[in-house]
Amino acid sequence: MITVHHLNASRSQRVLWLLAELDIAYELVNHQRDPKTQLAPESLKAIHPLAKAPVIVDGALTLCESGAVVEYILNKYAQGRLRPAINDANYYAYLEWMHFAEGSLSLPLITLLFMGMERREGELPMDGYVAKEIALDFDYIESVLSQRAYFAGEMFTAADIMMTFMLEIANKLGILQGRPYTLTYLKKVQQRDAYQRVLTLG
Ligand SMILES: N[C@@H](CCC(=O)N[C@@H](CS)C(=O)NCC(=O)O)C(=O)O
Repeated sequence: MITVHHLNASRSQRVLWLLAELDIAYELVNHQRDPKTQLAPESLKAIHPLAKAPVIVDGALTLCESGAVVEYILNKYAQGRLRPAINDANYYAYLEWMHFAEGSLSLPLITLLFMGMERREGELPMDGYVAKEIALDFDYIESVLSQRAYFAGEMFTAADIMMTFMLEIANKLGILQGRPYTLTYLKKVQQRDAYQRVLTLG
């Protein structure tokens, strides 16, 4: 059975959501962020040297990086669910969004989040870069979601799980205001049964 090392308010929500969508039983180990630094506790470092969530343990395998964990679970347990087949026309849209979430989007978005926590008087050298990337990425997201129901087409996939964590941060930062398709999409995926079931886990 998979053990999920879950950190509160973290990307491990992706893994819990995926497992709930697939109806796969797992063992949950909770780790709590330090209330002052928000960093992961030593208990997570004991599981993986990077001490970042998510981490899963499945038999002899210990794996981190949410995208890799999602792909592992799909390969091993999903039997074709939650992603297009490799010869499907939507497969590469799926792959693009799977990688976009942590590859392109995460850097400006998390930088903006951290800059908000550290905000001091005056402009920071990163302001211009971040504002440009945020506008570019979220205009692209809005245009794609104006044309399809989900990131990889008309079917909900694991790419939606990867992207939703980032859209939730963006929404808290006010970035989705004036982007109606993205806001409607976010509300729609948050209403899914599996999402609602894992909400309570924090
Ligand atoms: N790219 C990694 C990022 C992992 C990551 O930064 N996790 C954060 C939580 S969302 C974390 O563990 N932060 C606590 C810390 O760095 O101490 C992934 O997608 O898994």
